[in-house]
Amino acid sequence: MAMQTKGRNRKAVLAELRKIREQDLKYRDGRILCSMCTEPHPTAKIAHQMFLSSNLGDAGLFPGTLRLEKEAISKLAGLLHGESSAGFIVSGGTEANLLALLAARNTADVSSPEVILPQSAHFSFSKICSLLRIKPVQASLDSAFRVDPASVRHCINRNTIAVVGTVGTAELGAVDPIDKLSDIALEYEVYLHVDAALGGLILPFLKNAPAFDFRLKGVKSITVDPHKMGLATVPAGGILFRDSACLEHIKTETPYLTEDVQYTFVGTKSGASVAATWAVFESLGREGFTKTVNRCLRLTKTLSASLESRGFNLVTKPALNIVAFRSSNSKLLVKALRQRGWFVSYVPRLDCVRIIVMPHLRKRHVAAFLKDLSEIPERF
Ligand code: 0PR
Repeated sequence: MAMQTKGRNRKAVLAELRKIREQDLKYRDGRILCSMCTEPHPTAKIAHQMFLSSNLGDAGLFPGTLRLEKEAISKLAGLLHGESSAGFIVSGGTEANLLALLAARNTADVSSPEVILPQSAHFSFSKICSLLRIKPVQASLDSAFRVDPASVRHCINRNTIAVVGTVGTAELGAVDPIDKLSDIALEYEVYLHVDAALGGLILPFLKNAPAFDFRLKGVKSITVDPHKMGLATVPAGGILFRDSACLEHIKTETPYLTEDVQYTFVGTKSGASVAATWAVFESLGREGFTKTVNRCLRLTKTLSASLESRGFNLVTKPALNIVAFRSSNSKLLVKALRQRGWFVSYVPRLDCVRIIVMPHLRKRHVAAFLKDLSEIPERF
């Protein structure tokens, strides 16, 4: 479609945008059961608007926004017990994981680098390994789909530059035994990165949650994404390093900008979502997050119990807010649900249906989903 010669008036442009937006699904309709993103907090939306033109790629021009990033990171560090942590709000979990493995690789300085990834690691690591030319080595899982520490130990060799553990795997929401991985990392003096893109803003608000953060001495970096359970606007990922020494390994000089160096991969970078992240942290506080997280987990329980009582098999007992189940033909069931307007995921690796219970889902949505599900013929 060629660009027209004359511009159109604002009213016409906006009217068309409104019409086109109708084609998109809305989180608030409760039909999106396959997303790790959610409707942003109302204050986050306003904050995003307020900082629309702010670019942290040239942070010297936006010292106010930079302050918001520092404060948001310091709040995340507080939740993750990182007393001397340093980090950034980035474009998402992919960039966060990329920076972690870049730091690990540059710290190790090994000519044929390898990273040990659980079979359940997110696919962002495939991109990263290809980009950084790191060989991925797969560690196997236990019966609860958590990485098996013995397998990790077995995979370590002198080329290993990092071990990755996940807190909230993308497919099942499983939580790897980070304490065991930390012991291994310390024993072999290898970098341990924790991908808590999802779980990093869940576990800190639960009673008796296992430690997965900087309290464990082997943990060198953590991914935790505000645009997932943090109710921030997209794009807002988070990367935290144990201390600022790690930053030296991911530094790029930017000689003619207002700041001499950049640490993130993305250059021009949204200040709006940083402001949105800050706004959510201020608005909710620990209490607000605890409420939101517990509501999602209660709904996860209701949903998984109802599915079981209807004869579906759970792949595993949900550790966080993801329910994975099987029917006699899970792939067809996902299609049949899609035809009825429900968006759930089909996970080929596990041949199962996946539902992520994000904050935009309410009891009434889950009830409507279960009703429609029960009307789908048995053969699925
Ligand atoms: N690490 C984990 C554990 C993840 O689950 C994800 C994304 C990432 C890293 C990468 O994060 P970014 O996508 O922010 O770079 N997990 C979701 C998934 O793959 C992403 C997603 C979000 C998918 C919204 C669908 C959707 O509608 O399932």
